Amino acid sequence: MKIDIITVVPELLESPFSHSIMKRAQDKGLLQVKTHNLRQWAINQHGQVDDYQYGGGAGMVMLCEPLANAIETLQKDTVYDEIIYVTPDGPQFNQQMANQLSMKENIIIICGHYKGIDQRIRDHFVTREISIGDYVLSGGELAAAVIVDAVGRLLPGVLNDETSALFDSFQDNLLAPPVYTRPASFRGWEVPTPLLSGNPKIVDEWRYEASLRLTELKRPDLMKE
Ligand code: 6GU
Repeated sequence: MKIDIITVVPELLESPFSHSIMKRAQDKGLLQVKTHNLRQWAINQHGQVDDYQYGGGAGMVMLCEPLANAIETLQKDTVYDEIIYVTPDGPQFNQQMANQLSMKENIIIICGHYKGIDQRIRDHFVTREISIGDYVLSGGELAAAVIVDAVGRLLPGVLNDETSALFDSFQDNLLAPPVYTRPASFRGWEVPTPLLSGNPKIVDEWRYEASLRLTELKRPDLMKE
């Protein structure tokens, strides 16, 4: 999978994919993340990519021309399955969307800044809008990083048995059960005995029951779906 990210602050996206699982995914050639500095397509020598909004009011709006040129330049080499704009007014990102996106071949993510991007880019280029939650970030880069991480770890071959996504929270609308490691007794705090039974059926039953109890307690909204 290839993900092209259009941003005015590519520096913000240097580190998130250079470590741990995202690094390994890229080293294995399963994931390719490329950032593109929007200023390459600025409309003048000053590197201008935004302007005042029509109708007045505080805050700059990202210009059509640099964004359209950036997208069309990328489209010369690649057919994109999705052009995503990350924005707090989009549908909220969840595991189901991550699953869907992990099946795409090529996507663009546009990171907005200031008041956002000119509506005409959203109307004519963007195929999907995503928010990562009901709060406002200063720019879309951290949201893009969240999406790339959540999607990248789902690509076939990225996770191994030890890190498998199969039993993640949310994969079946249930929270994952609590986990324990050695020692079985720490300061008198005991690991639940079913987990020590050595019997896979007893372990699975305990985990499923624990998932149900936990979800009912902490995220009852998930169980209605
Ligand atoms: Cl995608 N962008 C920004 N700027 N703020 C956000 C967001 C995105 N999602 C939640 N808050």
